[in-house]
Amino acid sequence: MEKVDIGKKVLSANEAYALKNSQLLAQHGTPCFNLISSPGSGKTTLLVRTITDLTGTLRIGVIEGDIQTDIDAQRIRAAKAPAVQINTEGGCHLSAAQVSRALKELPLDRLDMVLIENVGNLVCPAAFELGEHGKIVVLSVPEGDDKPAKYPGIFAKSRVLLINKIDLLQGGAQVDFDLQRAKVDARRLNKSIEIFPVSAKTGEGMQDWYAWLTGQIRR
Ligand SMILES: Nc1nc2c(ncn2[C@@H]2O[C@H](COP(=O)(O)OP(=O)(O)OP(=O)(O)O)[C@@H](O)[C@H]2O)c(=O)[nH]1
Ligand SMILES: [Mg+2]
Repeated sequence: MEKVDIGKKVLSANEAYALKNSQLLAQHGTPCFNLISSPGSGKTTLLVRTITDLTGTLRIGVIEGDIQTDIDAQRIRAAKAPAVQINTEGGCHLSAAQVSRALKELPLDRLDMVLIENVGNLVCPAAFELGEHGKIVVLSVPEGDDKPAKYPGIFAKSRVLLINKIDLLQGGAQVDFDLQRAKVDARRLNKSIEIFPVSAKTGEGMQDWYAWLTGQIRR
């Protein structure tokens, strides 16, 4: 009996949509980045602060991926940026087909950039291309400095590593996190990864991240 490789077929269909997405984004000259992290690392908080601080500099549209609710899309809209919410209803990652539908709802002609917040998970989203120009992995200090070593796939594939919640490293060391260890492990997996230690709460380190992000427009 002939064997059907279902895993390969699903990936191929996803890749076809990813190609369509990248072509649409290229037509509009709109770079797109895919934020991936564990739940609660601060993706939405980072997006809200970035959108607010770059008002008048960078017009950002957001695609929000969550299993349930439109809480994150509402937070983005409160920051006065357009947001489309996708609910995966249990799915552990966004698919390129879902992103394709969401891109049609964004005013691409009036945007400089699209940022996608993937479903909170360090594993599944790494395996599905969405047609983005790059992946951005967010690791927050309370998760521990061993995460690049333990979840290498996403760190190996990402253009940028945002190490968030660095405010928790100060004032009495509530959290043990060796910044150097996390950086060395990430760079061992990915020589060209850009690393920005930041606090979306206090704003520390955010200027370097903004410089990188706005630099993507001029390319
Ligand atoms: N101390 C501190 N807390 C932060 C920082 N950034 C985010 N938080 C807090 O972390 C919690 C989770 O933040 P979110 O932005 O919702 O995280 P998320 O990654 O979008 O979460 P999911 O969408 O559920 O995966 C909230 O209580 C934030 O206030 C930071 O830089 N420092
Ligand atoms: Mg979120």
